[in-house]
Amino acid sequence: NLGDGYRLALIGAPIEVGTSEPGAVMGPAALRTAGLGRALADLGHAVVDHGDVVPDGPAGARGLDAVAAWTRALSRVVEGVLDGGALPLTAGGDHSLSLGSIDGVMRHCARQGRPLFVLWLDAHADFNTPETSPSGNVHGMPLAALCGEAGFPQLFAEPAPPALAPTDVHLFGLRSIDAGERALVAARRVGVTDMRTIDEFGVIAPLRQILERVAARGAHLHVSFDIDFLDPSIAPGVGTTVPGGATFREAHLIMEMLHDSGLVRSLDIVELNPFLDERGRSARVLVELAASLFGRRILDRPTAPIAAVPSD
Ligand code: NNH
Ligand code: MN
Ligand code: MN
Ligand code: MN
Repeated sequence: NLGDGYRLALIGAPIEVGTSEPGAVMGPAALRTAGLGRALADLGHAVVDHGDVVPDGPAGARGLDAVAAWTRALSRVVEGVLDGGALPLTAGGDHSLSLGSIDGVMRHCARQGRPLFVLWLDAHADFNTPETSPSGNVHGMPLAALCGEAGFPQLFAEPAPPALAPTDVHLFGLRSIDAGERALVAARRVGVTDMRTIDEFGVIAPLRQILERVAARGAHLHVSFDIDFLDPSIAPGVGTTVPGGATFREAHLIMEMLHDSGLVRSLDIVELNPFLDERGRSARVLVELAASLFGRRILDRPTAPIAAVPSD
């Protein structure tokens, strides 16, 4: 257990080579400006800002080769932070950064013999391969690459850890999926709580089921938070807005439940595009939500237990 005051490592990953919309490179700076580090330190955590990651080699052009250079550098930093007993919070940057952060987590977990579970809060599935992707943008592909799908060049440093099991990934908030990745997500039995499920059951019941499973297995929980999980009306600063997203209250409750679970061991905050934002609103919402995930609360009581849990 990490105890009450965590050791938090803030890692900037100003990556936008995985998207066609410029501006995500400014994400880490905007999150710092909005007070991410301060908000977490005010909760009693020991926060160390590791600055921005520097890619291994040329990473200027868009595409998979540039992403590979970021992936290797970020993986080393994240693994080192975990090996040192701290909790890495990687601030992006587009979602291709999760190739690096999760690769680092996988290496750490493999050495510890600890299972890994990935909770993917996102409007999208990010399970395209270079073959199925309609856009060619790598930020729509990280989960497929991490799960060992064919068609990718070598992105990870050798020797690479065994691929992530698709059944140990859960997509939460899904409401936009391409035809090819829909088939792949179903064939690989990736866990999914889509927006319809959230409308029918709320966020509590599906999330509780996931957390119970993670706790029962003693798994490391990695949370990857794509800002487009949120409704664009509360978080407009993102390149790929999809209507019908999570409300502030839903997202806030999820963060409180994640905190109460005590299971989260690593976190990505991705896809913030400050160039498209309105007066820093989206960065501020993300800081609020991160603070709730790390223990800010209204009163000292957890959410009440509920009876009905849907089964799939
Ligand atoms: N599915 C689309 C693609 O692969 C969009 C991906 N964009 C995202 N993913 N923002 O989270 O191009
Ligand atoms: Mn994403
Ligand atoms: Mn290690
Ligand atoms: Mn998305």
